[in-house]
Amino acid sequence: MYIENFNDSFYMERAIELAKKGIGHTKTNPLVGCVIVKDEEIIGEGAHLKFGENHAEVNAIEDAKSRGEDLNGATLYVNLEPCSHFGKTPPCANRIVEEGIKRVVIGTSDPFPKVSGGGIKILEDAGISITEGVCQEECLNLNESFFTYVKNNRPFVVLKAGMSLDGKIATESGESKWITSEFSRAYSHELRGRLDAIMVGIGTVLADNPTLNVRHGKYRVNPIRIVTDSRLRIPLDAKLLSEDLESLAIIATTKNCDRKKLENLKEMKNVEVLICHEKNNKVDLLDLMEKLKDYNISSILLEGGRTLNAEMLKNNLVDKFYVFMAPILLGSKGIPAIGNLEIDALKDAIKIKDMKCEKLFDDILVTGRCD
Ligand code: AOF
Ligand code: ZN
Repeated sequence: MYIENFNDSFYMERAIELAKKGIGHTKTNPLVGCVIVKDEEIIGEGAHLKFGENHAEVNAIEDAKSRGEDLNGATLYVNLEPCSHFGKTPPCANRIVEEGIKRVVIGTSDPFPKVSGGGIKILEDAGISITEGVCQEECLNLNESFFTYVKNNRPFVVLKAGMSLDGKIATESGESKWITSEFSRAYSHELRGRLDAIMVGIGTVLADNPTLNVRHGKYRVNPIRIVTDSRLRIPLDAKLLSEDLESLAIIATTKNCDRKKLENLKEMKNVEVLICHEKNNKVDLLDLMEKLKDYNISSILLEGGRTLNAEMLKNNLVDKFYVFMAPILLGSKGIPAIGNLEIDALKDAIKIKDMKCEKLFDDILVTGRCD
């Protein structure tokens, strides 16, 4: 068993910090940072900054070399097992061996089938000493979307809702601006910037005409916008179809959609229409998740409304939630965050794990995971 060593955790924390430089840019690839240490000094640092580009270890090695450092006998810290496959770049594990590094400290193993222990084996076979599991929980949290994406073979889905204390996202007439505080809204924009895509149902588009871009926060990459719209009721002048937004808008529909609208949408810049299977007169969400694989989407922020939120939950497609609760009550005429889950017995309730709660000025942020 690994007993936490202060120096190892210190350098791994730095690797995690470096990995965060890739937030918003690595798509289906993980966030990875790497630190190379010799004689208790950092001689090289690197991160995987963009999908398709160099991996973190190679950037750290190049960084050390550009300073004229000799890597022989050094220790390399990386939050994810070095890769062993020829993908868009050659295997990092081989490069580490070639450079004469003598010890590798790893945060978590890589579940990607083409790696999955293969990187560690290459290093061990070359006589490199391995320490695994340093800052493991942090490393797992850092790449929770990547791990879910690889394990479940679909995007990691985060349900986000801003609601009253009694779970309502709007009044009966649809008034929803604003239930939560400015601070909570800025926080959710940061979430938008961290995830690859944002998804809403057509009801939300018709009621709110949202832009679904990132207007606040540290990460200003506009996510891909996804709308489920089985009949193509989306107005052609909907804000999210605006050409100025640059990121792609994906409209998921079915073969029973408005054909004229389909033709119009197909002509629009940055708009893609996916014809999905139909289930109960709606877009089959499992089929949509399958089709999204062509777009390198490893994470989705689900911003409802109630019908889509309920359908995603019923299909077991929600992994985590962020609920911002405002100190107001709207009562039973208000619109709920989650529609009909067809749950009649308590034993069938959807169970939430790892529930945490944080005060955000006047609001409360509750996070948790679904099994
Ligand atoms: C590493 N270091 O910095 C990253 C790794 O398509 P490729 O070639 O870029 O490979 C992507 C896979 O490589 C990805 O699914 C994951 O298993 C691993 N990512 N590995 O050694 C890195 N980003
Ligand atoms: Zn690699």
